[in-house]
Amino acid sequence: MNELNVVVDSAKAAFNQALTPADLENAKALFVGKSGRITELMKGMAALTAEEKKSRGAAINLAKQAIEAALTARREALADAELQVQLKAEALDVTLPGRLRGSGGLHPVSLTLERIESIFASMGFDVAQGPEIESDWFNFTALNTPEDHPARSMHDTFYVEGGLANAPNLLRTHTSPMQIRYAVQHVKQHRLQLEAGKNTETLFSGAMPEIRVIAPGRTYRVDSDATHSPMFHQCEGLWVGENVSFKDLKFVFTDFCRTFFESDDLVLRFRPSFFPFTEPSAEIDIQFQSGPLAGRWLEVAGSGQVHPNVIRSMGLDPEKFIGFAFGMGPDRLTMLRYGVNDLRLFFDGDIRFLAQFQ
Ligand code: 2NM
Repeated sequence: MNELNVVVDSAKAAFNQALTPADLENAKALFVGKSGRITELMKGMAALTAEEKKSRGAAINLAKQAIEAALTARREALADAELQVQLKAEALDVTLPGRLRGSGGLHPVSLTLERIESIFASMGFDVAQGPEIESDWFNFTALNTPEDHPARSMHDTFYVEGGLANAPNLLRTHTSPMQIRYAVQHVKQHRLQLEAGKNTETLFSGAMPEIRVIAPGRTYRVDSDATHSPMFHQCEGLWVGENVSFKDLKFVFTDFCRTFFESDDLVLRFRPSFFPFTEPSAEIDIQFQSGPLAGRWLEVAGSGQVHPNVIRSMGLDPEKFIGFAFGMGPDRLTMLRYGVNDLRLFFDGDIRFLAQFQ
């Protein structure tokens, strides 16, 4: 093997040993750089004759071209290897399942509350929300509940710190305290308007505008089983005026039930009952005349004519004002509407259950 072939072979070997572009450039300098082997061979031609230079020069050039071709090939191989490493590192498995962001939604009881609110709003009722920690006065005294009523015992009601020494604050046991708050505010505002009317000689039309309000929200009692939860929902309604009667309550509640359950094929029954804050009082039962629940009487609300003492708590004269109130359980209404048989499902937070209502 001649000398030039040895140089070409050793160049190829050196290039193949280079594992990085930098190594390769260093190896290149040994062969085709300014003081590389090829340049030295060129310099070594000085002593040759013109004829010898011609053939020797051509041979060296061929060797140089072979080395440069090997260099280019190795450069491409290294660049390709680098690309493969990068592609492997950045590889995406497009067949993996996506990471889904589940869409949220309203709780079934919230859906019921929204439904109740919009139905009553369409009948001219305000929606009032207020504190869940209440004073003894708003929760019991204002609602004509006697001092020795069992609901006032530590056994039935969650008492909290704060309030009066002999009448501590509590977690409200119903939403009616909010109705007292609303009525007191309504009466106060009306009185201020009357005063303002006198001062500016703008005449107020006379009668106080009727109180028509519902109070939806969370309520609390010491009670826990398949049909009772220590936290549950209530929605109470109140309609007070100078000329409101039981027939208005019947009309409003019948219309509500038919709209809520999307059926005109149901009838109502008012069954005598007792509540401290109403007299007379009645349970409201409904009966579907068709469909899966047909034939059974279902209790859906309590109701009654607001007790004179409660009318007084609102700052109104019971000789002039009369009112009707009702209270229902949105949790139970939700169970009826969707056919849910265990109340606890609403509060377990199991997404498989909740997702069915979206
Ligand atoms: C019920 C049943 C009967 C009621 C009474 C009042 C108020 F504020 F006027 F006194 N609000 N809600 C009431 C009456 C609630 O729930 C079963």
